[in-house]
Amino acid sequence: MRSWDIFCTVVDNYGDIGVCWRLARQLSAEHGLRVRLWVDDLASLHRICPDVAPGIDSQRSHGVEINRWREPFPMLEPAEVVIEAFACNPPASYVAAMAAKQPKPVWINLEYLSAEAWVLGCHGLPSPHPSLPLVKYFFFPGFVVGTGGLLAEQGLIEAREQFQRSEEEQARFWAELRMPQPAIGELQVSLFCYPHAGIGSLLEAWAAGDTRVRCLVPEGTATAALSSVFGGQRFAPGEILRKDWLEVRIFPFLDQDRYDRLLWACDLNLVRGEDSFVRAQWAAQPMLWQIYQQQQDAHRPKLKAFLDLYCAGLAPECARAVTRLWQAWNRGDTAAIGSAWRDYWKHWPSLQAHARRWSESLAAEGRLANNLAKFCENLLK
Ligand code: TRH
Repeated sequence: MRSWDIFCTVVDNYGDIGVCWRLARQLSAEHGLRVRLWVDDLASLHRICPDVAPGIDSQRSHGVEINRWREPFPMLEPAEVVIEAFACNPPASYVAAMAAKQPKPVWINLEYLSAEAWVLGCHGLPSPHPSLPLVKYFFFPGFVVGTGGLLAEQGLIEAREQFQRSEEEQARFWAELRMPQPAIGELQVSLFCYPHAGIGSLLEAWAAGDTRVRCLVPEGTATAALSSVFGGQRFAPGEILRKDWLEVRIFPFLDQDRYDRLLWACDLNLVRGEDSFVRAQWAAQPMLWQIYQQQQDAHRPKLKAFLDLYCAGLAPECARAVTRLWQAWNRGDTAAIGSAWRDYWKHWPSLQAHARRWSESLAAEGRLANNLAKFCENLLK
């Protein structure tokens, strides 16, 4: 049984650990690998996987050995494959032990997801260490053949299909969340985003629209916007807020698997960062992505690259509506969001069909965990 170490630092939010945890679980469950996950913030992991106790330094869950990553790092034998997530720099003593090991471990830097064209040229490239006899390889997730692909568990599409076809499963899910069943003709929306000025404008547009909208918001998200539209300061799980055609319900943060089912159950998913963005694509429903903002607007070309790819199969006026809404949302453009939403809404049936086609086209390509396991196995031979 091959051994893998995955290193993860939590920069902020849940995306870094979200991706690493998903990958670790999959490598263990689907590839039979011995996986150790080293993470510097167990509290964040606990939020997306409540089985993990934030106060215990070493524990097992879902077949993965989970360790708190703290300095000084213990002296231990490095694994055969070492994954450094998002250039997080494994401890120096560990890297020195990697250099001393025979045969040398395969060392991978798992990069952030981007649809930009340059990714194709960089995926899989080696980078020799400046002073040690080690080589690090860059592994890029991506949407097209020639990249590392996207994380997706075996059986994910089948499970989603079954859920979306089954009224009973959906009814059970809403009951689990302690929410009434959706009313006929009511649009179910999940809203996970970073704080920005435009959220209130979208909520107002839904309130003043011509369709009932039930918007489900994880606790602690969009608090300022909820305050501006509904008054109040703190919004606890279970709380219900109403204005004209809009109902907002706050839900407690869910574990990753339940959050997937929420995305499958909703008609429209507003997502952010990296992992929820990918999961919304697997949900095969229309989505609105808020990208993680980077310094010097480095996120702008990333957003455009994805929009170009995603909209390529859409009729021009529909593509324009998607682009307009996504750009307005990402700018937090209070003046533009309402009308951009109304324009987007006119194309709803095409958007639904497109989301399904998009998800199918992604599913036809290779999955990240398989691609990564193969890539490393070839280097180990
Ligand atoms: O939390 P994020 O904003 O993470 C971000 C991005 O990954 C960004 O690229 C990175 O640089 C930054 O962190 C540091 O959004 P993301 O990526 O969608 O991660 C959220 C995780 O939380 C994802 O795994 C889904 C999970 N989640 C749940 O498990 N339950 C929930 O109820 C919700 C709302 C999310």
